[in-house]
Amino acid sequence: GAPYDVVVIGLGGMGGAAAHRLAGRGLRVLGLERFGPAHDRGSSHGGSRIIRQAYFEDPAYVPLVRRAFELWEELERESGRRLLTVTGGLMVGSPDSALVAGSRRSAQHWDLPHEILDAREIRARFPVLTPNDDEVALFEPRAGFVRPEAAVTAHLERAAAAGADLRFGERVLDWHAHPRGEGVRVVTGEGTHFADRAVICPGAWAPALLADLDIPFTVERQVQFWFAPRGGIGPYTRLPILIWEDATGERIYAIPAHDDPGDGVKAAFYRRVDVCAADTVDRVVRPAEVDALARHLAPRVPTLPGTFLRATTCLYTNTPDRHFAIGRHPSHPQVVVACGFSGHGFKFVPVVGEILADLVETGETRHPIALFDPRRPFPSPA
Ligand code: PYC
Repeated sequence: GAPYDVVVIGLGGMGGAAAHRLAGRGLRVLGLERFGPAHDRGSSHGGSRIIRQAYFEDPAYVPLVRRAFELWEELERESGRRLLTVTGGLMVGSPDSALVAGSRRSAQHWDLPHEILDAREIRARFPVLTPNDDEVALFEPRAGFVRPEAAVTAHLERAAAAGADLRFGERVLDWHAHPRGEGVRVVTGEGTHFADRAVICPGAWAPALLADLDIPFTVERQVQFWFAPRGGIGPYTRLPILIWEDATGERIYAIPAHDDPGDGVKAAFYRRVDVCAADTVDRVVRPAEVDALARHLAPRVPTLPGTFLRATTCLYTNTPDRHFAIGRHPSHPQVVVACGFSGHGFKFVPVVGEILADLVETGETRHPIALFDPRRPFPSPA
């Protein structure tokens, strides 16, 4: 037999969580990652990532977020690292915006605690926000942020402690599944590895490593920014995470300053169309990009774009419908894939790890993943 039960390709957020779960269940795991542990070249970095429960995209995500909260708390206990901070979440926009109406739909469907605030109530409770009179907000207490680098590190440490063989700086060039389901061969810059099964979590390298899925992925360059607000950071340390959709459908988000006030407040567009490729993405952030975000923030959160501190680039790997692709590979029963997280995956990292471990072990999972079927019909890229 092969020396490993399972090879995990890609040890970012999703692959790290899968390696942890699989090794914890006693499987012999090989993990392969082209960069170092908890690197900033993919989609699992930037100090903070939003977690929220009244999921505007689709109520089907809610049970998964609930499980993710449990597993983040469990990982905090096991690792002794601070991973999750609950701040509450504010979804601002017109009552019929996709953001507010969708969040409300999920909250009602799952009976989640929430409040609807009118513009006057928003200004009274969060004086740094200046919504238009016709804007409202859904506030939910069970939202906040996760620290991605600490989270990835915790999963990798736990995986290694459970016996996983994790290799960094080793780039996967190609993989081959045996036609009768008997094993997988993975070719890397260092050599060839064999395992009975594979979990492929390629992030923005999905167009190359999972071309045979025939999903028309688009990889996007996104920028995360940090600002020191004018008038001091005080009010921003008590702010919930927020997402704000304007009348054109453009969204921004902000994440309060919790750990070191000197880090400033994180803010960004969610999302900007800037198609790129993972290996050639332009990592330089230009002043015009800072200005574009500052101009969008100024009428809504006037003191936030005080002093620009820094920015970092990040990659989204979108499916056409912006829902994830998680499941058995359609042509290879011994291969499980997790990709196309479309800019909203990180909060789900530990539950995706659990799902992937279930699929590897038994071919099934109790978690609801029908929405993520890699074989669903996809329209052409938006
Ligand atoms: O999933 O909440 C989210 C998010 C905000 C910005 C990017 N993703």
